[in-house]
Amino acid sequence: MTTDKQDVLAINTIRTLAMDAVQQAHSGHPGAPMSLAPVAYQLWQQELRYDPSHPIWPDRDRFILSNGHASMLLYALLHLAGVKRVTREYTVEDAPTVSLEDIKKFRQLDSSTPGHPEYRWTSGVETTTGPLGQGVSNSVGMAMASRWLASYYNRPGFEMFGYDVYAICGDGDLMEGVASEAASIAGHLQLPNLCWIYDSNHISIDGSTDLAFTEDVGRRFEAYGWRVLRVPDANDLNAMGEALRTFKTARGKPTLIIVTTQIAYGAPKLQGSSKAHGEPLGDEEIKGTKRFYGWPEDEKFLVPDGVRERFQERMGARGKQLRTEWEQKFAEYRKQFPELADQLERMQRRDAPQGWDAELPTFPADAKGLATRDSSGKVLNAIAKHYPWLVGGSADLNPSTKTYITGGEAMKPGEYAGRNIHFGVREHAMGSIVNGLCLSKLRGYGATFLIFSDYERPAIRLSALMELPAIHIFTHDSIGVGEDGPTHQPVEQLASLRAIPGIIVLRPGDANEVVESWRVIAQQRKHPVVLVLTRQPVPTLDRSKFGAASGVARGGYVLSEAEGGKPEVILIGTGSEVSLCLDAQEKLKADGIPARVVSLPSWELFEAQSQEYRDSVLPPSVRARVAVEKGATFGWERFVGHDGNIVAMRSFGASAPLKALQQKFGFTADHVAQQAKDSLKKTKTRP
Ligand SMILES: Cc1ncc(C[n+]2csc(CCOP(=O)(O)OP(=O)(O)O)c2C)c(N)n1
Ligand SMILES: [Mg+2]
Repeated sequence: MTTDKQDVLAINTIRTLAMDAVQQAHSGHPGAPMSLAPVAYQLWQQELRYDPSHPIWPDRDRFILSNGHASMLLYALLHLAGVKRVTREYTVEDAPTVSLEDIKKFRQLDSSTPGHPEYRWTSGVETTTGPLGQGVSNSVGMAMASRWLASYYNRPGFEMFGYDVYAICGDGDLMEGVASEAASIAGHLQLPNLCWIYDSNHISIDGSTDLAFTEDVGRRFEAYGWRVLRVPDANDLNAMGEALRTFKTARGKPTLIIVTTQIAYGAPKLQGSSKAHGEPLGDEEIKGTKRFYGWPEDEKFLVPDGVRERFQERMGARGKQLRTEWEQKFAEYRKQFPELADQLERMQRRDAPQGWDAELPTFPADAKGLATRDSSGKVLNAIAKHYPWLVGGSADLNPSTKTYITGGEAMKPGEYAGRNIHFGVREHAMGSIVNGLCLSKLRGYGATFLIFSDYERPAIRLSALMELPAIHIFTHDSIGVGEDGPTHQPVEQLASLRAIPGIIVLRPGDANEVVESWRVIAQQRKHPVVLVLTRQPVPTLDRSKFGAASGVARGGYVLSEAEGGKPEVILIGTGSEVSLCLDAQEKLKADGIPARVVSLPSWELFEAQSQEYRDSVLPPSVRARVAVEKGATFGWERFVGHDGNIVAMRSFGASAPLKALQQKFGFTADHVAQQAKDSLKKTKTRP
């Protein structure tokens, strides 16, 4: 493709829209969109297999703007390409996802142009970016998903999946550890369909990258096993086009295209300066830049005739044809492979496959019991048999997390049919890759010890922000890990995960609560779930004696009613502390105090119930309460009230056998019973 006038006009339209929008908003980053406009333009016009009139076509190429601060680049592209809006229930509407009005309302309330690209908020945004490093890491999950989908769904003559994944990123992305983790595993897996385009402008916010980032990025990526290509001038569309073609023809490994750019290209004073970052250029500088581009300097938000048409003629026409062909092929595919076609459609709507629960087990009562990580491993496997697109793994802890799908292959370099992913010791990238799988409509899961959830937390947060049904599995959930000591004993992690809006944290108390937890998980479409499991055995409760485990779906339920049905005190437990509460209930009974035991595996599910239901489980009239959890006390006040007591952790743990730790930190039936009596006394002495 030669640089003809129409191309230059379109590129300058992207640049000037970005400048004008940032100026009007009095905030935002104009510099990166200005320099990256030709790079993104060439990619979209020449290669991207994308139909703007159907932005959720399953086999579309994915485009990610990992340097989310350059959001105006993406919004300008979405606008000029005429990408349509999609409803939350996956209907494509005849309305633009980003109108010119939206661009004029950049960063304003309810516009489709928030400060950083938000998945679900603006159709055409394939993932939320802004926290640097996340977008590129998501792209690895998407590229894995593309290959997995191809190996599961494709049949001879029916290539239903084969999309490529492109991510533009900046210095900031490549400085972040998570991107290194993700690039490392992408290189290991030789992902042939992954292309990162690196905006190498030697600038970040503090100034020159000489201040803090001087390594040879190209050689680093070569060492990861990537192909590294260089485009010495971002404005050279031919060179960019050639690099993209090399990516598409050479394959065999992921590709990094290093593009040398100048931030705020064309701005007379600010070009190449970090001042073009995070603030508007100012009216004078904008005029000067427009003059440089040969643009009418007083025009604002100008889209010259022919620019939108240019996108329609190339990317639009190509995408529409590809998508239409795909749909025709899919109609034939449905005839030949009705079951697969049905699965593909269910998956796209984030519905579970039919019969996913056909082999869900029930566990018989057993005083010795088993660790919830073990029961979870069994349930995961029972579901996996009927849930083909449940795909995931652990960060090098399979024997501990029990998250390997037995009989299933692992994903390997060049072979992507496996459903088990060896993430390696890369928790953060694991979280971001799981998000990438979920963005591709797989049910992705990742697993590690609860203590290391901290290493994964930014990705967990984004799974909630994006409303992805990601499954975050954490075992070794408390001081119950014993001898490994304080470094491996989570304390504040439960509270901090519960603090993330939209996440469902589940800490089941026995094997049958684990089954019911997975029932909740399997049916999620928009909420990530954090599943918290023990390493040590917990008794499997006799459900003929106690409340049904199906109460898990309501977050909390009466597990064991007080003798006589009139509790004087309520014991609330989660996970391994549920059976401890039952023991304490017996002690209290012996002392003539009727106590109710409530199992509360999920605060979030419980709080979503009606006031009436919650009051039936925790009657406001019963003020004597004890909450028992081997985590931080933080937050339990809301359930125990002013007179209640909390048996929980107030310090880090210690290295010792579990029995000694239980004694030291008060997790004994005697101590819980004593705390109950103390609470009861408070209710009687305090009006
Ligand atoms: C994880 C994270 N840390 C910090 C920031 C704040 N931040 C936004 S842009 C930026 C500099 C990015 O530099 P670069 O990627 O080179 O972008 P350029 O200035 O070249 O556009 C920083 C530190 C962020 N968005 N995410
Ligand atoms: Mg930079």
